[in-house]
Amino acid sequence: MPTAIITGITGQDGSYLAEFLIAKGYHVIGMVRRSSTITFQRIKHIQDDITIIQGDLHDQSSLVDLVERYQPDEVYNLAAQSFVPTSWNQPVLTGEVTALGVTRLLEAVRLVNPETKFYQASSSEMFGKVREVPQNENTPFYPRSPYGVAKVYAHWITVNYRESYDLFAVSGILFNHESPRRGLEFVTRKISYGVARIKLGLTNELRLGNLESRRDWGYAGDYVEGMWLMLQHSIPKDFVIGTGVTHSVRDLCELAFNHVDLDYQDYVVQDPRFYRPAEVDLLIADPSKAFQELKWQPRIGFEDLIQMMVDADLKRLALEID
Ligand code: NDP
Ligand code: GDR
Repeated sequence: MPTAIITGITGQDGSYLAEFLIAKGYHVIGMVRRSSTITFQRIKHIQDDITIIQGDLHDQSSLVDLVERYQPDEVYNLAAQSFVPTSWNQPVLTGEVTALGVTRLLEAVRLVNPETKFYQASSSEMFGKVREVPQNENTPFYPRSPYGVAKVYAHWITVNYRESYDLFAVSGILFNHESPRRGLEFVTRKISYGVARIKLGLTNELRLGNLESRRDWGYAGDYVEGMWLMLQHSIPKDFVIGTGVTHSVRDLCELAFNHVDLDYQDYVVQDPRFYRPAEVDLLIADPSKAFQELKWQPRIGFEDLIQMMVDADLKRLALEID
């Protein structure tokens, strides 16, 4: 039975990856940080099938202990301060966790067992003010937020440990991926939840920022398979994972409101509070390398994804009201 450690298991991707690896027969170890309230909402249905261990990307010895104790075959580093706007308010914390935290975990792997395969959750935010369209593995980076800058550091330290120490360390450059488990502050979930609340008569407006920015949105359940495939490849390489299709936030609003027979223009209010100091205007992946070499393909398209999220929020809220 192979063993995998997932940092960030309580997050959106961690929960889907854990389900995926359990189904593949892995012993899954989930690292969680200590908190005064339980954060296991997304993994409570699989809690009996995984081993939960406390640790923190701030704390080197907790990471060394973890790798020493479980001698994993694979480590998936999904933990991060992952919300872009927060990275302007907490730039130092974002650098500590999202950037330096990766070095701490790589050091733990290098010192304890350099045979361990390592996956780093890199991001399309590294492309930022894009240098070419669409973006592939060779597109130069131009990050536009402290989060993006931290992810660029994390990306290069992963590449550097691969080249310096011959580690099987890879970086998956994933474009935005969403699901009904997405955090409420991210725009897809903010919209699906907002639409559901409006439809159920709980509110009558949805305040958003920039409606013109464009993203390549896919389904998180599909993307975790890409992470695993990268670690099964014969050669450690970095891959872009995305759909190759882009939509604006406005398109997203239109689709989500239409799904419940409403017109977004009657409810969406643009609020400067949600504008960013520097925006990423356009992201669109060129995932052809992953298609060819990993045989990876997204299964759920944009329309189905957004409808799935709106339906899930309607169901969840209807149960709460009952
Ligand atoms: P989430 O924000 O849903 O989850 C982040 C996870 O990191 C949570 O489990 C959180 O724990 C944990 N975490 C935060 N700080 C620490 C810390 N100091 N020590 C240990 N754990 C910590 O993110 P996603 O699941 O959406 O994303 C997973 C990874 O992929 C992140 O690195 C993100 O930056 C990256 N990424 C995500 C994309 C996306 O579209 N979703 C696209 C590209 C990259 P807690 O529950 O306690 O807060
Ligand atoms: P992003 O996702 O910054 O791309 O990072 P987010 O959903 O937060 O923003 C996407 C775009 O929507 C615009 N927007 C709003 N965003 C939010 N959150 N709230 C609003 O009210 C709003 N109105 C408009 C934003 O300006 C932006 O252009 C996500 C995270 O998961 C990162 O961790 C990950 O690395 C990248 O995706 C790829």
